[in-house]
Amino acid sequence: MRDLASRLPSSPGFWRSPLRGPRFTSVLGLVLLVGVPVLFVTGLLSYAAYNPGLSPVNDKTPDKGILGFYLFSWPTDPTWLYRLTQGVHVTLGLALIPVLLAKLWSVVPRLFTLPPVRSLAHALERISLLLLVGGALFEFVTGVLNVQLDYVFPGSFYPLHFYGAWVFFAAFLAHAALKTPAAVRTVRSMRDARRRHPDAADQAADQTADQAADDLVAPAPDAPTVSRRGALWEVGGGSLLLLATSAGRSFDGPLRSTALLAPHGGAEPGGGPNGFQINKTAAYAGIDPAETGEEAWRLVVAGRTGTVRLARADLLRMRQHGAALPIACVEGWSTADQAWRGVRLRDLAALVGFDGDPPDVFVESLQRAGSFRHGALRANQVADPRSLLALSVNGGTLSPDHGYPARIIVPAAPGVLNTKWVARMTFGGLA
Ligand SMILES: Nc1nc2c(c(=O)[nH]1)N[C@H]1C(S)=C(S)[C@@H](COP(=O)(O)O)O[C@H]1N2
Ligand SMILES: [Mo]
Repeated sequence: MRDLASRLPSSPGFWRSPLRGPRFTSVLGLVLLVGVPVLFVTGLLSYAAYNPGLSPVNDKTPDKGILGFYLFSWPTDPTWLYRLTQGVHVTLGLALIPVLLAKLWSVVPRLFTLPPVRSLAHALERISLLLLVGGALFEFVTGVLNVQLDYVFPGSFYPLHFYGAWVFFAAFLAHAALKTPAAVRTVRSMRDARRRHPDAADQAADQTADQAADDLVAPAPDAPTVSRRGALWEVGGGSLLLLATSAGRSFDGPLRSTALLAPHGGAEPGGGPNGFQINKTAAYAGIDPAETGEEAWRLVVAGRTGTVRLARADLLRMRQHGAALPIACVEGWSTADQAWRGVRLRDLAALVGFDGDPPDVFVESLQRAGSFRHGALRANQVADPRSLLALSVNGGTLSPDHGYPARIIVPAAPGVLNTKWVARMTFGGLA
């Protein structure tokens, strides 16, 4: 019987890696202590940047209740704001995967401890750990699937990732409050030990002495195949590799080709003035070239004083303005500034009776299906002189894949609000 028991994962003797122990776990834990709040904050910023409080069409989480307490008007400056916040969110999230996995590996024996529940307090602690581990895995998996596989969660990624983030972060805060002091003490004592005993053998003895009491330490460890430092370097190396192969997705030119992990399944943008990344092609969005021709296409602008219908030639006769702005997608990729040219959104608002302060606008495209076929922009975004209904880019006519005949471009906003193939704009029509 005893023999069998020691072969089950519920027995401490089952776990034999000499790496496990408070030192390994503490170092990884402290890295996550810094990294996870950055992911949480940049995630909440991304959520706010979608203008979910503005209109039901922007809001994928109508039941958010008080979780939307912090929502604010996303600014239009600096123009690279969303490039930065979302680039950090996605790239850091990917780079932390090895750290998260190593951390979970380091504490996995605790999953099997018997009896599973010793007291009410212990039960509560275990439930919070379930939310912590489940929440962490859920957030990382949904995030990776969304950026790598592109829309495996049509429409539903946002609520899943949003509510999951709150569950994960609440459990994370409780866990951090309980464990950080001990982790800091452990890491300090490692540093002190290195100072006292530069000799590796002494350090090992030291380690055995003060780890013996911890349940993570294997009572009968196998011979080490890698030192703790070596293992931490491997984890860090894995993170750096992920960083190096994904950070390029936030840049143009040769750097983008270093983003080996960024999905390349999309359309090849080709060269020329429109030679930058395409999210969804006109064909994918079901845009029929017949509906975008000079004869067929009209922009309908609605507002206080009624409705105006404009051909592309009418728009080209209006005062043209330029703006150098990037496209920054929620998936973490972004482009450098492109030179857009077209009509100011606030000039279009003026056509339908909003001369002074332009209001919010609801933008609809020719696209008939898909959750990004329409979007709402806030008054501060409409008022910005760099916010355009773009007709050309980098000196060339907008290509069909980049939104011909006309598309929205707004400084600092997430790509999803840069609606392509615009057909109708309703100013002040959001109430
Ligand atoms: N009509 C429409 N506009 C759209 C989309 C869409 O699916 N349909 N995708 C948006 C998203 S998510 C992004 S990131 C940008 C990408 O613009 P690009 O393809 O020109 O790079 O377009 C936005 N405009
Ligand atoms: Mo996007």
